[in-house]
Amino acid sequence: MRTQVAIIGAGPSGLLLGQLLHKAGIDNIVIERQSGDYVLGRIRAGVLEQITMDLLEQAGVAQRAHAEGLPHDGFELLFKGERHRIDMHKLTGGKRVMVYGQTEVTRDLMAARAAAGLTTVYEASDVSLHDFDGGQPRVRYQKDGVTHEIACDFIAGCDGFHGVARASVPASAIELYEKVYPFGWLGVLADVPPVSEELIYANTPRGFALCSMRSHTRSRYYLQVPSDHKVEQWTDALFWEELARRLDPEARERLVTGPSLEMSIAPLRSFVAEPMRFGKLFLAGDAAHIVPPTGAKGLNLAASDVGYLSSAFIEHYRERSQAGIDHYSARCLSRIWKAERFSWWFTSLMHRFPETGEFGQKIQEAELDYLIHSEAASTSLAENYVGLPMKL
Ligand code: FAS
Ligand code: PHB
Repeated sequence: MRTQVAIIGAGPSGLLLGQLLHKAGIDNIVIERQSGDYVLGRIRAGVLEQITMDLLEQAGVAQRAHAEGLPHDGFELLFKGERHRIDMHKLTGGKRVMVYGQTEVTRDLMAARAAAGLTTVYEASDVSLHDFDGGQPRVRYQKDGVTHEIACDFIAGCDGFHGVARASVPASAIELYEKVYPFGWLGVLADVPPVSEELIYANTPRGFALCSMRSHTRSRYYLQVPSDHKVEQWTDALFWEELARRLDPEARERLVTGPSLEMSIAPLRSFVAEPMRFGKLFLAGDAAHIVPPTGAKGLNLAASDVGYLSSAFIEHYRERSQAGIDHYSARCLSRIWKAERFSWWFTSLMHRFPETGEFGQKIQEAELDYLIHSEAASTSLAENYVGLPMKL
């Protein structure tokens, strides 16, 4: 088989890249190790920046997000038992975010790919990358016991943190930067009405909590838990009990509980691989970087990587120009590191760090108090949350 761009991974990065390239007439094949249902079963991000919405528009897959997504102008910070609203729309001169689950984004991209009759190889095993630093890049994989090989011009490694693409790069050619946090997020998805119209980020002496949603009837909640906790230790009842303890009285009153549709624990880490290009191999999304989900940046960074990469490939094929390809890594990393900083800062501000004790809690509360009373500080929070500009 031959294609112009071989894409490893059918998560949001791989599928969005495939769709943008298809729209530009560039042939591509997506190779995914799991089944489509498995990919859809992973419950992850919930907040889309305007830049991500613009890229979904460009890909021709934003209709449902506009119809079913929830535009949000602000969110609340809960600390010392009180909630304080951050008015993003006012502080950023009219910007907002869209609450629309990553699962739905993936579903929309999968449907568009199938409708266009594009090749996606699901349940591919033993995927391997060859000669990406030479002239004849190739991808090999097993499917139904048969070995297949795809010759291509470029390989896009959109295969997430545990993928094969980054692992195929010689250790001498890549720098890794990592910080692992001493806690994780225990997440619950439930068909119960959200406790509030907007998201609530809570800093409490018992730990962080986040009240989010997927619709007016489906809620997504998170609790900070120690990194050695296993999901088996938690029942629905224990989850709701602990969440209620971390809410203010009014939210506690309004909290509607119910059976969880999904319960999982996500570890928290900050991670960046530099550079993101190795000859004809390009990393995008979680394959190249991870952020703690506090700032809702993971999926949005993946989208902006794909925006840069798709325009680089389009420029290469249309104008025979190498400029976008040669600048890909630097352009992505400039935006990635700012989002890494913001996600680390917001995580450090909102979570309980046992080692900093009561003093640490008081310092966090003082910073939050300053933040809600300083227009400069809350504007900085708001402009990072809605997403910094994407410089092409
Ligand atoms: P993904 O990991 O989504 O997709 C990679 C794909 O590659 C997967 O389908 C995988 O099966 C496939 N793959 C892996 N190895 C392969 C191989 N060898 N061959 C072929 N295919 C292979 N972000 C937020 O903004 N908010 C959140 O609340 C949030 N919660 C998260 C919770 C968890 C548990 C995780 C892991 C991430 C979370 N994220 C969150 C971040 C998440 O949304 C990612 O940023 C997003 O999935 C990135 O998309 P991709 O880069 O496509 O990577
Ligand atoms: C979510 O709804 O899953 C979500 C929202 C905001 C975050 C993280 C996760 O910061």
